[in-house]
Amino acid sequence: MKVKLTPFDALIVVDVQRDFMPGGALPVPEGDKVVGPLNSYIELFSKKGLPVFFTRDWHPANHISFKGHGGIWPPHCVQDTEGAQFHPELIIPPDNKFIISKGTSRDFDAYSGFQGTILDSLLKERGVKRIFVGGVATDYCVKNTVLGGLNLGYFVLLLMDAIKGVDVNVGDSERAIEEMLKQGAVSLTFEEIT
Ligand code: VGL
Ligand code: ZN
Repeated sequence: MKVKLTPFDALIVVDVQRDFMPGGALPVPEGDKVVGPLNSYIELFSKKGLPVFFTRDWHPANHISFKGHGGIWPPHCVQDTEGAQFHPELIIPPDNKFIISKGTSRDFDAYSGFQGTILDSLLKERGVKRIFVGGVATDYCVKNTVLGGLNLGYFVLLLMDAIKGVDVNVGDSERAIEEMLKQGAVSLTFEEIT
């Protein structure tokens, strides 16, 4: 599908943090492959003056999602640690960008960038109607951010060339993509933007 960018569009880059990259605490296989494609989207949106939102997992050291604290994950993206930093090659535009921290309280986890954050109000304030979503992990935070956006009434484009999943079970990412498309998200690749 060909898509022309409008002033009501925003880019959402989900959790492109060191701990989710190969060698990190909770690595997404080939997670680093999203960086190049995402940078193309980031540069395009930025050049057009459109807002770019970066979500980040930002957990306290004793977060409930961690093994030993009631959760299933190895400790990851602990606030102010190196593992919580964005991938060093990810382009962070100097202006019209927003950093959205989630999962910041010990007793709550958030797979969606909308959960417990001001993302929805920032988008609404700016009149954003369509969100373009890419990042990691397809089967967790990308999926929940996309479904969250759909539930809040946004038109959601899923950036097929800029997502990677964890696949704890074989096929999780594929099923997540099916679910997002079934719920109304539309798949998009960079070449389809005119
Ligand atoms: C994520 C597992 C735990 C994600 C975050 O960003 O997809 N996955 N915390
Ligand atoms: Zn997490």
